[in-house]
Amino acid sequence: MTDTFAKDVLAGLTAKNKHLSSKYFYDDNGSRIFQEIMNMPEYYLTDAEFEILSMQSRQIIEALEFSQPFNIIELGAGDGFKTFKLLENLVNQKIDFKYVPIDISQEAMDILTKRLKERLPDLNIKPQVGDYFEILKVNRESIYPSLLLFLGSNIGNYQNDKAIELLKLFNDNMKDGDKLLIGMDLKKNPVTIHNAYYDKHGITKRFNLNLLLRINRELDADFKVDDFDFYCHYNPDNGEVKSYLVSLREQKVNIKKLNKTIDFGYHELIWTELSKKYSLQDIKLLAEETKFKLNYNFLDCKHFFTDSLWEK
Ligand code: AVJ
Repeated sequence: MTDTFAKDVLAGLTAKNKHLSSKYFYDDNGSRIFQEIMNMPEYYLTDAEFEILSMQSRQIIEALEFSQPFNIIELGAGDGFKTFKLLENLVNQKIDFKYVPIDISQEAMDILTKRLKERLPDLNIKPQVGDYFEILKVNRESIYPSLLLFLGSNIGNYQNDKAIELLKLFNDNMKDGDKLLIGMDLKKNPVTIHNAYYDKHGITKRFNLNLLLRINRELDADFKVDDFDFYCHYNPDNGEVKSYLVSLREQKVNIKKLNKTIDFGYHELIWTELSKKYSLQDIKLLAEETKFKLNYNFLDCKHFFTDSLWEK
């Protein structure tokens, strides 16, 4: 893990336009800051998806048309607890299923498991820490139908070609009739989106700066986080929120483990994240392109977010 991290950091910081991947935000500390983001009222995504999963879980379960038992495999479960309402509904209906949450953060997985065991003692849960695809491969051999959950608009972090690649990979690891419930943030008033990412509390800024602290710790670097600012911008023409770190002065940063000194210009940017927003038409096209049937969109009452149900 540290090796690909080192390689990616080197490639990103020596590129002409510097970049770092948002997938590295989520060390244990970053996962905690992300919890804070999800608790901000401005970050409407969490509330919207929570509403969908609490108010419409019965409809979602019906739309699966699964025979029992079945599997629910959640990719990037975090300790966000957003799936609770869906799971609770299933357990209360005495439906026979196994819940397999997957996440790269051991700490997040431990918290989630502990909470779920307390609140839903009858839940059959088999948490997995690690890489999605190793675990997903096993799904093809399961004799039971599976519902994959890819919630929280995590797909929005991928540029279009990468998103297509990822969804095709999901598809390859699914059996005919398996379903994917994918959370996607919808295009909406740009002001609403702006406020969710360029938050006035500075939590999203801390979330981004944490990546520099991670590089300091894991690659023995000497980033001074006070010498970097955070900026992000939503472009309603293409639905993209792009986030950046901004070097506040001309500076050199030494990364010992990479044997490398990186030069930053005054106001030079490091692109850190893409958070893409979709129209319902964008979603239809993406499903078609990745060989899924789009069965249903479950929207929140404000039409801010959809949990879109796709079938292989
Ligand atoms: C967890 C990837 C969906 O892009 O909205 C929140 C992460 N970044 N605030 C997103 C995030 C800044 C989030 N995802």
